[in-house]
Amino acid sequence: KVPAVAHPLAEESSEIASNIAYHAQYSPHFSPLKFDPEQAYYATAESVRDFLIQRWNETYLHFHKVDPKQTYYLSMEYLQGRALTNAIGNLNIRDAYADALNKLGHELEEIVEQEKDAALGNGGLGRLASCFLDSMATLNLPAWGYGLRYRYGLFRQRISKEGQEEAAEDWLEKFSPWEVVRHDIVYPVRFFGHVEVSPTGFRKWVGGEIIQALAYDVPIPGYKTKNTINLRLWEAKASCEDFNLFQFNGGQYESAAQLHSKAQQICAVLYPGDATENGKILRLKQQFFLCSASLQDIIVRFKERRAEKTALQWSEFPNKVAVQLNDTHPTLAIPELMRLLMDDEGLGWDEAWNVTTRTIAYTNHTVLPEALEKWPQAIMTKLLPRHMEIIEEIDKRFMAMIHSSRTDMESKLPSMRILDSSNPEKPVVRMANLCVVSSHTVNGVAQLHSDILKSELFTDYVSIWPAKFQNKTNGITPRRWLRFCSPELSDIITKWLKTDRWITNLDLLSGLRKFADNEELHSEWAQAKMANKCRLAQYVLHVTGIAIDPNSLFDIQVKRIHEYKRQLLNILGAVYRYKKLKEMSTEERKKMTPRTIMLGGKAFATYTNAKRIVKLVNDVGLVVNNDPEINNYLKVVFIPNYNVSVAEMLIPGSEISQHISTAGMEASGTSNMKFSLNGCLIIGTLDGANVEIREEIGEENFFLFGAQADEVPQLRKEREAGLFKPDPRFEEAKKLIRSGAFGSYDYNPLLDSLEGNTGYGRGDYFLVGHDFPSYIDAQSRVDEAYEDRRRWLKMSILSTAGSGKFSSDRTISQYAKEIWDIKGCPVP
Ligand code: 26R
Repeated sequence: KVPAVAHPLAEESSEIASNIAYHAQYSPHFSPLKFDPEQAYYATAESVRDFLIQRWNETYLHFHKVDPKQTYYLSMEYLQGRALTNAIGNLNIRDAYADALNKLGHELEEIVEQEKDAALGNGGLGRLASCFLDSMATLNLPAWGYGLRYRYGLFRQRISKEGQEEAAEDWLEKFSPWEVVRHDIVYPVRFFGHVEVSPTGFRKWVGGEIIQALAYDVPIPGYKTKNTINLRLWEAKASCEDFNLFQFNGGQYESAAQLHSKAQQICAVLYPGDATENGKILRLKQQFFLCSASLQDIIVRFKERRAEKTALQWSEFPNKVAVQLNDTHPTLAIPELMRLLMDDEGLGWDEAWNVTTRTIAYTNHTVLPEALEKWPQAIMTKLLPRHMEIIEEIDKRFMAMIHSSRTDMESKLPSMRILDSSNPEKPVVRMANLCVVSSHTVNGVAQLHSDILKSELFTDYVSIWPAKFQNKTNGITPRRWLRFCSPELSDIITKWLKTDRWITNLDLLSGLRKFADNEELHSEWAQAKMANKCRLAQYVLHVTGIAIDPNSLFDIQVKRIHEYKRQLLNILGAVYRYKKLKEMSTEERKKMTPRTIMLGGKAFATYTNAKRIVKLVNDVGLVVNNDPEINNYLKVVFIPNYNVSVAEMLIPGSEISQHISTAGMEASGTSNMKFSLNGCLIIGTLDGANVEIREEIGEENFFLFGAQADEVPQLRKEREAGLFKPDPRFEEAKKLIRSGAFGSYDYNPLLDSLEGNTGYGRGDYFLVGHDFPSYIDAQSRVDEAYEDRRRWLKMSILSTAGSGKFSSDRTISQYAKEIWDIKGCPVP
């Protein structure tokens, strides 16, 4: 029987139930007779979406009416994860939906598990963008996100005997209920072609191929506010005129639809391989596609809002628009804005430059040399001839400025210039330099990182524009990363603080400090942790078949696999622990703290050493977990396909987490913040945001080891000069692996990268050997601390209590005030 259609803003669970049933009946995606968990999920999501769209419209109309200055966040990555729990949590309708689903014979917990992660990102930078959107909405800020709608998200990782295998992640297989296609919002984006000069000297980019950018909107609800902002994702399409019916009827099917296939390539995957020239062109196309479509859209909105008020004044643009570049990937927004202003709107260079530089700001997220983008000028000229002209002009004017007013900096010009022709065979454009020269503000993502930017990467610019450089320490949204992923712990916090206001004012967590020794809190805290550990153990059993003991110490390292993040240090430590356990008597072993070491993360498909590390973790696990003498004291588990929803399971169940990058290499890290917010202690180096976390939660609650950032260059030199004397424990661990104890795979090339004296790799560039002994010592301190239950619980509570600073609400408020100059605009 078909129930009546309930009002979409119903608050009664029975009305919601009938609304869900309505969607199940009339949504054209499934047979109306089926109401399995999967169909129930889609029907529930569509019902929730009704709420979101309503609020989205109200928010948009309100912004339009008030016409405040608005921020546009440009990012090639968003790691949104699942949306259902977050949406009903933010809208405060969770209980009503749980009841409604019960009435329909389903459990909410099971239904939310049906959702596929939206994984349009690769790691920290993408997840940061998603946390930022949540905070912007919650703080009622007039702000939007722009990104690309990749057909396949980042690959799905499978683990086989060979190690990691990649498969396409078909997140849109059965459509996403959270996106709304906007057929009325389409912009042309040009590639290739040439520059035409009119008799009056006007330059115009013409010819080439034109691909259409079509908008898909994803509503982003704020927490307990009406404000619902927008994440606009562009999809690439060819227009119908580009379909050659004549050719098609002549049997030339491929060439008839050539542009259609080119359009599909643009939004196929994130970070397509760029080893070939074709790969490079495709990546640059993606970047330009995002920038051009977004800026056209921003300009249309600016004009619309002006049209209703005053005459169009371009000098007003930066008073209405702030554009934030999430790393250098959307750098082309700079020449594209210049082009649109000059060639389409008729502004002169100076006027356009003034508008552009007052509009754009740039965030740097890495100091790794291989991640600093440099595009060959030849490719730029071919794909974006007019933009290359503009970049050359920016470079020329920058040089002229130095020559005329900063002669003291002339010797620094070669490294400061945007164009780098030091290799005459392959001149390149340095994207970071273009960003620094053209932005009003440049920021790093943790204090240490921002200091390194000023003292190393961008020193010379600092002496020209000292006020341009800022720090904005990253943050995470406490909604997803505590309130929704660990309701048990959240309820305890709310009970002891006697308020749930900490959810939007995370500094209030410091109020837990005074209960850090309270035994009642200890027992509640321990109970919640245990519940989360049991849930995690179930999950591990389900995905790996490995049974882990919830009474063992849960030790987790999850992040992208990279040599600088030093998963190899972790696994060498595990190997060393295994060896020591083997050497002990049964009696001695019984005194040891049982540990379950879990690692997870994806390796970039072409990153050989990273893939070897994944394989090594799995191989060590196979031996250790099946060793009957040892497996009650140590297990090593690789968690496959790490992503946002897996993180939401792992983090609440963790007790110690590893953030052990070589000092100076991790710009910030954000998972460290998630773990510590959830009462998980950190073993870590003085790197990125670890420094600030340790400051906030107290050094006695942080297991510190390793070289400091300012010692690293000297240590590398000593290592190169052959002055490094390895600790015998480090040698032991490597030797055991080389002996074949963990299978017949040849790990010599991987281990050789840790030797200073071989030609292989970079001679332990990441200083695993140097930090190994202090790492092992820190791990012993962890074991010792864990044995003292009360001490451990106190540390855990203090860790949560000290995490207030790491709310992305704090980060975003600082961006709003100190970079964007925007204010809240709450929907009444
Ligand atoms: C285009 C290619 C060269 C490329 C390089 C690097 C693409 C993507 C990246 C990812 C980088 C920029 C990244 O994710 N950085 C991470 O940003 C987080 C958010 O600021 C930091 O917490 C984290 O330390 C940093 O590694």
